[in-house]
Amino acid sequence: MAKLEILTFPDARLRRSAEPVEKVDDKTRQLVDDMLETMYAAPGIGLAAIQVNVPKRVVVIDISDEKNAPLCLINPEILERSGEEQMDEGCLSVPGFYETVTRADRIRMRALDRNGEPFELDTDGLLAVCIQHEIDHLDGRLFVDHISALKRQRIRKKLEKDQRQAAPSSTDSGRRRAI
Ligand code: QAP
Ligand code: CO
Repeated sequence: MAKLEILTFPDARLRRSAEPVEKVDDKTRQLVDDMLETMYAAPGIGLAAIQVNVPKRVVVIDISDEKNAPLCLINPEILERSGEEQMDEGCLSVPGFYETVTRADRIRMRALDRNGEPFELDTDGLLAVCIQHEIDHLDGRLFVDHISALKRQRIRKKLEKDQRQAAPSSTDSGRRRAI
């Protein structure tokens, strides 16, 4: 198992559309295990492969309090949505920011499990919201696309500033400091 690096908004790589997994094999299962480790360590309740720079349609979710109910969605598709729900959402790729997003309250979805077996799930509330949030990632969308442009811009500016401070410019980085 390995913990993977998570891309941060506004990284352009988060805007790619992810490709379907053609065959669920050991390499796919390794990715799923690494994504679960990364999500639990964060900690988070959902993670899409695109967030760890793998543009494949793979999602892991665990909304349980005990963190013992991992859900793996490969090539997930929403079949039906109904109702409306407002929820405060965050994202491991938008650290430190939470905003209210309106989505369908109830969904029916289909996906492959970690053995490549198809299954369907009918769900509502937090799990339904989380699945919609993660499937958005697979199509290059982020929760900040569902809020006002002004709020999105403010978040982008703050995260860009954080990233500049975390990674000093080339003139500074690698330069040895006097002791
Ligand atoms: C998506 O998000 C989600 O800002 C999963 O500093 C979230 O796991 C769907 C996290 C809420 C529905 C409702 C965010 C961790 C985790 C942060 C996450 C942070 C540390 C977010
Ligand atoms: Co997210």
